[in-house]
Amino acid sequence: MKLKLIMLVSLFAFGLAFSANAGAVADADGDLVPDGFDNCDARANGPGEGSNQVDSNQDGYGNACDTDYNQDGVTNSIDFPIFLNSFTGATPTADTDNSGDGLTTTIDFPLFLSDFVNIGTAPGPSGLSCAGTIPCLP
Ligand SMILES: [Ca+2]
Ligand SMILES: [Ca+2]
Ligand SMILES: [Ca+2]
Ligand SMILES: [Ca+2]
Repeated sequence: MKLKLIMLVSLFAFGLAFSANAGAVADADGDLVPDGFDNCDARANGPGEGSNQVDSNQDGYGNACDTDYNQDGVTNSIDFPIFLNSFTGATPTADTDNSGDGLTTTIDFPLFLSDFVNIGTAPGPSGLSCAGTIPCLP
């Protein structure tokens, strides 16, 4: 009888450990997209955000962490006029829609700014192995 109880308890403990393990898929930014599939794994851009994996230039870096609008590899003063021209409507581009809501508005500017102040910021990080190639087809 005691042995049966021990077996039952160990089975229960095993089950708990197993289910805890099964739920432990790495998702650093907590946006419900597992890191290995997240095209912007350090910024939330999942189904809960409007930016749900939007990647308008298809380089594998989601718009949420791709403020390099002229594709030269870094975010700097060259990218600012591109943002501005898209914002004013002079030369609209979907690349400046960092929030992924389909428009370039004041919501998108803080994301640009946070990369711009760290001059030389490269797009990413991305969890996709094809990031950096256009089109990035995982
Ligand atoms: Ca993300
Ligand atoms: Ca991109
Ligand atoms: Ca750039
Ligand atoms: Ca936007």
